[in-house]
Amino acid sequence: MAIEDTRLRHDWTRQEVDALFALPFNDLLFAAHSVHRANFDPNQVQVSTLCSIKTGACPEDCAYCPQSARYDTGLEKEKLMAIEAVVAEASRAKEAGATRFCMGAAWRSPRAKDMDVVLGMVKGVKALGMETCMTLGMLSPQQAEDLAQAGLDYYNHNLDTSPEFYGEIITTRSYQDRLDTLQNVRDAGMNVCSGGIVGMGETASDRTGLLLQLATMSPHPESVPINQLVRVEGTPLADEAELDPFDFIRTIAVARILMPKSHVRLSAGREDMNDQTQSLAFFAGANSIFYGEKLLTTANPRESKDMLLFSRLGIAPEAYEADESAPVPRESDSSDLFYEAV
Ligand code: SAM
Ligand code: DTB
Ligand code: SF4
Repeated sequence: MAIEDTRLRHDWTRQEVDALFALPFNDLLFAAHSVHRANFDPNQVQVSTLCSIKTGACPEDCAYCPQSARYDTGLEKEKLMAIEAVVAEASRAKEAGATRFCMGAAWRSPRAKDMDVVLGMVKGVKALGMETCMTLGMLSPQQAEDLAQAGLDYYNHNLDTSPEFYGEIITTRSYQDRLDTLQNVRDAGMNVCSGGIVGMGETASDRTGLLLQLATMSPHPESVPINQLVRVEGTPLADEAELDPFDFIRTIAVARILMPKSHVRLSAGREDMNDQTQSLAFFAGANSIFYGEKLLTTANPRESKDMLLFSRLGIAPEAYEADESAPVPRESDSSDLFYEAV
């Protein structure tokens, strides 16, 4: 296999992915950056802001998650937000330079009475001229269809880890449940956002297993969030060992090579990374971030800190042009705003 080969492939083998992970760091980074440069402007990064529209009291048992009702993490649970409050948050995020608004709910899956509200949120945020993303747990084909009809651009549903390690992390829903939801999202015509978490005590072979699952999907997920575990007191993974930053970067680099046209997101965990590690992630092919001082319930770098990092690295936020039904921001709007405070 020529690593520089940037054709889209959906037939990656475990041997090939293991071989990429085993490359000397410099060789892997050079290859990943070459693939990145052949497919994207390497100095543009997509900027998404998260909003927790329903917080805590989740019935699921995901071992990493501060929102599971099974763990005492001291988190205050909150009911589903009102549509107007969510749209106001989105508007604030747009002002600060975000082009995509990602709404997350601590549900196993949405109930019928929740659907009307979330559909209203999609319409309200879209009307601001932003891209919309939601992560609400498992979806039926009908729920996926309804979200697509409302104009939802992306649905996030992570595979989280390899099929082999999955049972150590979650017991209340199966890997196949996750694949089924992703298929429902795809069938409804939405963009798929799916990735995973590293630093949960998985082996190198589990990282291969996760990326292999994602990279053998056809089409690839358009957006691939790579999260570093945020170790939250009270969760079963609170005392997990710190991940070697180079292993995190390797995971980004291999994802970039396997899925050359997808946006790879440097996701949770940036509070535990220094600027140098983040800049290596961008070099390795990450071209999206979560922007705003909160992820769902945990801390993320302050907006001004990210603006400064972008400016020090010569990175510009990726522009987004909304479709004709929504007001179109000028090409330069978001980057002007982004740099204003620097
Ligand atoms: N409840 C829905 C679900 O799980 O499908 C949506 C929200 S859930 C919080 C979305 C994703 O956030 C999870 O799949 C996981 O990948 C990520 N996540 C949650 N807690 C995390 C943590 N402590 N560190 C890193 N990623 C985390
Ligand atoms: C994703 O891959 N990471 C985001 C988003 N998709 C929904 C969530 C990260 C959550 C980190 C822990 C928290 O803040 O609760
Ligand atoms: Fe619930 Fe999602 Fe957290 Fe799992 S990751 S406990 S499903 S909020």
